[in-house]
Amino acid sequence: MKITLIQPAKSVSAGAATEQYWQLTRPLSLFYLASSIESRTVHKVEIIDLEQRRYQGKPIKEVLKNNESRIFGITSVTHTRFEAVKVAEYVKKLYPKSLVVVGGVHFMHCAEDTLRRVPEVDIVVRGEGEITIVEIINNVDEGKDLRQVKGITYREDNRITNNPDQPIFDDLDSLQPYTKFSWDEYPEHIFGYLEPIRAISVMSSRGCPYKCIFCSKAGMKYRTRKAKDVVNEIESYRDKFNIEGINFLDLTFTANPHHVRAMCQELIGRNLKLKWWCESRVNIPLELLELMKKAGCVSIAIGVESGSPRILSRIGKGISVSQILSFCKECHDIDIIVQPYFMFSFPGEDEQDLIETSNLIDRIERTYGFICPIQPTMIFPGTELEAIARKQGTLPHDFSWYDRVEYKLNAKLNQLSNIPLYIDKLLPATMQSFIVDRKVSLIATFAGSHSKVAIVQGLQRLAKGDFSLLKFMFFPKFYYKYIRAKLKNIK
Ligand code: B12
Ligand code: SF4
Repeated sequence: MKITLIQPAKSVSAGAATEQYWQLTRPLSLFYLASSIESRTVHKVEIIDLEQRRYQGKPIKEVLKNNESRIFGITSVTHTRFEAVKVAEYVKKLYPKSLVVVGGVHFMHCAEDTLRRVPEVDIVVRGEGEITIVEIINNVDEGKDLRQVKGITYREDNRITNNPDQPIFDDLDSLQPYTKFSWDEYPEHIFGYLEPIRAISVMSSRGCPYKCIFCSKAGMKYRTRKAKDVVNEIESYRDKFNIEGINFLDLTFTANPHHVRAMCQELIGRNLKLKWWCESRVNIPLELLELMKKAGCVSIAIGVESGSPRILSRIGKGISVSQILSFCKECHDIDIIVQPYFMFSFPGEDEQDLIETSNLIDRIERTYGFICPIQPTMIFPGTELEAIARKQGTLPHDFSWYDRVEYKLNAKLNQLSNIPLYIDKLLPATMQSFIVDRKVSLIATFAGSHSKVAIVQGLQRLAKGDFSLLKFMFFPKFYYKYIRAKLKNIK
């Protein structure tokens, strides 16, 4: 039997933000599933990544034709859900007897909604899929019903049935990386660094012990791989693809200091001389940062989210403004570039909170030259924020993730247009002018800064069209507003 695993292309309605921040990495979800299927069953897997250059511009019908698979697996994040549904529709139309199984961070959190609204989907896999997909395949092989398969939601006699959860998979070391791909298919570069170094994505852990209210992966059990295995994998890519950099796609690479130390020691011990990027929290000791630097870390992304202590506490971030500032200072002093990501419009957030955020961004950008991207808060399925939004009525009581709404405000804010924004106390007009204010302020930072990081990043953003001439025409008005807000804040 053959199994086809598909990643849909990103949404056509995704909005400009997609183009700016998008970099194609290989879909590790499907790669891990493929490895698990091939090592645990006798079946063959084909991966169709519709994001990948080879498939671009080809009609889905064309890509899917003459496919003898019995099972089609489709992955999705929230902003590609409609494209994923389209793929499911095509598969069922072409192969009515096939089994359409969907999974991933979007579907797993709205399994019943998916089955109610998308008749082409047969099974939703909740949680990590390596074991569950093998159980489904074995089940199909043996012609049994699906009652014994853990971690799935499916239709049984026209009713939607939730089987018990699949136990969390602890033994990450038993997951073999899937290496059937070429550099030409996934020519990656290091994230967040000044030079476009050839790099590859790797994961050294799964899960995250923190519980931010807006995050789809909040509280997912944290587990690590053996540092030796991870670096073996990295070394094999270095030899094969001549890479000079690594992107660690771990949710929070630094969640466990012991793991970080082991990773750094392994990288230093083998003298691989690779530069790397990761995502971190700000509450890590200087001694660990210095070790990371020594092991090749050149850039770190941090989710700061807000400059208001009240909001940081409300969203479960568990960090303080002083920790954020000292992390930026320490990284600056040892020459690690930080990408501090911010969000606004959280529950209870008002204009005063927004000004505190704006002030913190100014301080970081002007003192350290780190550019701070900021976005309005999006609502994702399965998050605490989704529950709050439903209760407050931000999402209609009968809201479905499959209502085809193009959110108008998102387009104005340059955001993915098919994901609802969380709106509470901040009015859309305030949000809109804030976004423009930030661009003005960024130009001021860029113009007034002598920092190499700010200047290079500024030029990169200029090249990407962040500061188009048209936008410049609107700036005087918003600059005035910005200064007025600052003065108000000083009072
Ligand atoms: C790489 C990445 C990107 C890349 C894009 C990758 C690409 N397609 O080329 C970049 C950097 C561009 C990116 C951007 C964004 N991203 Co991103 N990204 C990731 C990241 C770091 C890794 C994804 C990954 O490989 N995971 C590892 C695999 C193993 O995990 P998995 O996908 O969950 O798969 C497992 C299960 O879900 C299940 N499963 C998955 N699919 C299937 C299918 C079947 C059939 C089955 C049976 C099982 C199954 O089994 C898998 C194996 O166990 C994740 C965080 C993370 N570490 O997961 C965020 C993440 C996917 N991103 C996220 C978000 C929000 C974004 C942005 C929207 C952020 C923003 N505000 O702009 C943008 C979108 C782009 C834009 N602005 O236009 C969210 C998605 C939330 C959601 N519900 O959709 C995540 C989860 C981060 C988070 N903490 O919330 N991202
Ligand atoms: S936002 Fe980051 S730190 Fe917070 S729960 Fe999600 S992955 Fe963990």
